[in-house]
Amino acid sequence: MTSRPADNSLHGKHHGLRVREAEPFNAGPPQELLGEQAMTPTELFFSRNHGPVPAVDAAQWRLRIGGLVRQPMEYSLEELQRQFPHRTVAATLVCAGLRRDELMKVREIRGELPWGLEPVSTGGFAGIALRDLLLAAGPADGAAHVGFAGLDRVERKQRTFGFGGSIPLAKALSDEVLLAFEMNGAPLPAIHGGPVRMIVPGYIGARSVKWLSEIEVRSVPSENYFQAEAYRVLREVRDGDARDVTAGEALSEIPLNAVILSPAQGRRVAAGTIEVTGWACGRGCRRPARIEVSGDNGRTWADATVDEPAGEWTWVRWHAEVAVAAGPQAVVARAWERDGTGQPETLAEVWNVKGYVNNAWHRVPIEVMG
Ligand SMILES: Nc1nc2c(c(=O)[nH]1)N[C@H]1C(S)=C(S)[C@@H](COP(=O)(O)O)O[C@H]1N2
Ligand SMILES: [Mo]
Repeated sequence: MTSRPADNSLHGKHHGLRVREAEPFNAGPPQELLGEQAMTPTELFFSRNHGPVPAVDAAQWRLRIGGLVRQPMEYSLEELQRQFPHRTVAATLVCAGLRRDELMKVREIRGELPWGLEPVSTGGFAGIALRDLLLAAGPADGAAHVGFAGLDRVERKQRTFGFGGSIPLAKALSDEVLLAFEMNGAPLPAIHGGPVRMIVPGYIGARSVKWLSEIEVRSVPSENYFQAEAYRVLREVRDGDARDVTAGEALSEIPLNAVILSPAQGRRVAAGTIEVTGWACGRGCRRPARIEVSGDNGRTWADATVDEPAGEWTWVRWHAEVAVAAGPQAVVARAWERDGTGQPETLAEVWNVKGYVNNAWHRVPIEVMG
């Protein structure tokens, strides 16, 4: 990669990143670089922030764990690292805003970033299991959810508070959920939540709370704005506040999705056989059973070849050869679960007020030259 003078506004990222917003920093890799490797290099890994990146001194940092536990605890980073076994997980983080730009063309979505294909990346994370920490504290009667709070300060509705969210206790007790202090073999960078963040594989990126400061075992989900009021799917605009989705269903696992990375939208290709490449995740980013690709807008389908994924909680990368005839065409991809569940066919079925988790068949218009 070419070297450029250090640019702090890029938070150490590759200069080719697509920056959606400079402050708070919201950026991701361009489509051509996105799926090059099974594991995304840190300088290309997307970043989604709701507020400024907080400066956290690792030596002063403390984690509190409380709520419905028999033994509330407080740990320094050194204590966490010394007292619990270290674990690793490869995980694909998928922002709930992935492919929102397509939904915005169906119907207006106000006040949200027009993310395309870029807010998704796969990292290797190391840390300790949330399970080990929870078992040390001892969940008490009534424990059903585990809430996380971050150290960043976010402003919403004239209030300033930390980003947060929660996951069900059953997920929190699974082996794969980590408090991560390393990413791709290096200390977790500040832009990705250093010194310590949550990694919740298979769930929308928002649950992987960065700059973690507090864990609270609860009987009900977190009351944090980003759990109780945002990251909810509401399919009809309500009277009153047109952007309020509190009445919607809270997001947790990411849905089944197959995404075309090449060819890019509008590309001109010669008639004949073309290669189509992309990535896919099953529900909860488990492995999908099958991926199909069409070169004729969904009339005929070919099975894609799927590469061996880096782990149990990562995307699979796939490729397929399809025939394309001259004229305006669309390449389409869709994935299937083992139980026969597929993706919704149209964007209209998926559209929701804040434009979350678009997993309609991915349709990419191209121009085929005769
Ligand atoms: N504290 C905090 N944690 C956060 C966020 C945030 O703004 N603040 N953004 C969330 C969202 S919406 C996503 S998609 C992921 C993105 O993680 P990344 O920036 O490391 O890619 O972080 C999540 N954790
Ligand atoms: Mo996100």
